Amino acid sequence: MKALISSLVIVGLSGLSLAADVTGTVTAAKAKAMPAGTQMSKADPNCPAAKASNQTVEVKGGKLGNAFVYIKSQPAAGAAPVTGVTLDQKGCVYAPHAVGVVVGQGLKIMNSDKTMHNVNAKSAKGQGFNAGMVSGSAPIEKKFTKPEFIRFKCDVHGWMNSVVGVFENELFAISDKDGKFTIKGVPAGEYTVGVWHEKLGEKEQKVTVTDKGTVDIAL
Ligand SMILES: [Cu+2]
Repeated sequence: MKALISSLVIVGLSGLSLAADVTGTVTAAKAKAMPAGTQMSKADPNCPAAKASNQTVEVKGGKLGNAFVYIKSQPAAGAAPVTGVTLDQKGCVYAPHAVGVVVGQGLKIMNSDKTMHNVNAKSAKGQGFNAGMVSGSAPIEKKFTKPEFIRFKCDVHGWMNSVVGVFENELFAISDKDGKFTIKGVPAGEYTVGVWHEKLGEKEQKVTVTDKGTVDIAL
């Protein structure tokens, strides 16, 4: 896929001598925000009377949100974080739209709505599942064993979709609505940084992380 992500700019490094925070902005100059969709309550009276916001391409002024930025040539994987990550279904949308977990880390999937959702997770590596969740269902906890990006959708509400990134370790971040991201605590060294977006594809860039200075990267 021809990625529209035009540049990844690492604007600053800071931190202790052995590790640094890698921060920057993901841009996609030619990407267009997707229009809002169906009025949700028309499809399901238990959903809000608002148009479903389309978070699949969240871009404003060329700044791209919901992109995963991660260190691809990673240091050895560490232990999975004890604290899990929550993915809620609330107001008939996934909240948040994009989440990341480490291999072995719990992903708690909730349904806070007064309606039924089903979580249909599509995996290229055999980690998919399809679970119906009626209102009041206990949370489902999932753990993944292989790194990949897994797309979630709800078959009841066609506008509901989400993407879950599974990573070797915690050296990843998700860009916010202004395209900004911070990967914390990257050990000094040379790496390949990957930027992955569900519609716009993936790009890579080499980065050298040192304990001081500024690195600019254009993809
Ligand atoms: Cu749903």
